[in-house]
Amino acid sequence: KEVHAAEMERSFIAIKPDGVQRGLIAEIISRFERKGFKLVAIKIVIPTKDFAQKHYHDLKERPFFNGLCDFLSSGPVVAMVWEGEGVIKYGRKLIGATDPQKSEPGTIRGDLAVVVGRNIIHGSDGPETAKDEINLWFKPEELTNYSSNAEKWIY
Ligand code: RTP
Repeated sequence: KEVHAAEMERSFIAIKPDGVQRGLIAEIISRFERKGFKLVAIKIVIPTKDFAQKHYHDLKERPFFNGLCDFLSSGPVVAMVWEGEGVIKYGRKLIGATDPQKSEPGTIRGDLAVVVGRNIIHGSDGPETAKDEINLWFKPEELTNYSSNAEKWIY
């Protein structure tokens, strides 16, 4: 089956400062890569607090909003765009429940995190937020379009 990159679903995935500091970058990337998703953009950045507030604008009424934005801007974040069929929903499955105490073993948060305020990774929760988050974190020219030989064996 021929799959054209232009019609492929994309999700914004970020390794938060705790995941970076704990040396879990390769571990997390590896899980998405082995699944068969394709990495189309990646960079490491220390977001400003203002930028963190933009990223989490949906949560601005929540009591933990300020602490959450302080945390996201406290160190380097690995920002990524992953591509593949169903990557938004299945990416959330790989990540696990928001609270690591409720995440199943086998998920990233279930295997690698303990508390909700230090849950090591973010993933877009729907097509609209994916689009908004990709546009917030990346310029169009930072997103690559390429085909890999593996694709014909994945699809
Ligand atoms: P994310 O956006 O980071 O993937 O997380 P999520 O959708 O699973 O969870 P969401 O409800 O959007 O919350 C965003 C992040 O806020 C932090 N949080 N802290 N009670 C708390 O202290 C609390 N609740 C949520 C978590 O870091 C969560 O990932």
